[in-house]
Amino acid sequence: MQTNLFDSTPGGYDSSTVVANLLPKDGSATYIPNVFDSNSCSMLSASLRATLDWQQDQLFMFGKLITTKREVAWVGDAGCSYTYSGVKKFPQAWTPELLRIKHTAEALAHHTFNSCLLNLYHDGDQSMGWHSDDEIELEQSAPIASVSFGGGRKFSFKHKFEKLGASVLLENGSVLLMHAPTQNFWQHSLTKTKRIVPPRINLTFRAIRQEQQ
Ligand SMILES: O=C(O)CCC(=O)C(=O)O
Ligand SMILES: [Mn+2]
Repeated sequence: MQTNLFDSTPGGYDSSTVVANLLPKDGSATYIPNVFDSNSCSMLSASLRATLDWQQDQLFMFGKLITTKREVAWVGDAGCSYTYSGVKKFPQAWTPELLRIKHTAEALAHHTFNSCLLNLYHDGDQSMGWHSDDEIELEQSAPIASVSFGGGRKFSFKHKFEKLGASVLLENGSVLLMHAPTQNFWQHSLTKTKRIVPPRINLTFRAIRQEQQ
């Protein structure tokens, strides 16, 4: 389904190519290509790689602590700590570029965000397995806005209780919005590919409930 959803949003994208809902039921995921033009994507990627403190991701799998080749950075307002795959992360401060991207994501999502998880995939062998963004700290009713810079990669959904699936190619400069209750009913993953793909940065803007100061 393609529709003209956004009349007053930032960016020079063609609203006729927006996919209003990739999912057949139990949530909604809206795909918006070309929100950022290719010059902005290159400039923002370079700046994010240079200015953030990137760490190899660590997660528990089959009872063992695994260090991935994929790198991550967790950014947010003070008090926005976040436990992800059993590891507690404390936020880095927002940079001017990240705030600019956040404001664009907020205008599209009609919601404010106080944190962002960034993933840096160096090649097509680096991926992310099936999961939902349903951590306890997240505001249940808030959307998640996923911004992609770099090589296009296949992003898949599978329903938790029924044999249903969907997928989308997340292209350079695109935004994917996942609205409640998507995370309750669907898992998503970023598939490996044998194709040679350029590095990619993905940013998921999130609204988390802040710790009491
Ligand atoms: O890289 C992507 O597109 C997916 C990232 C993701 O699902 C996450 O950070 O939770
Ligand atoms: Mn996710």
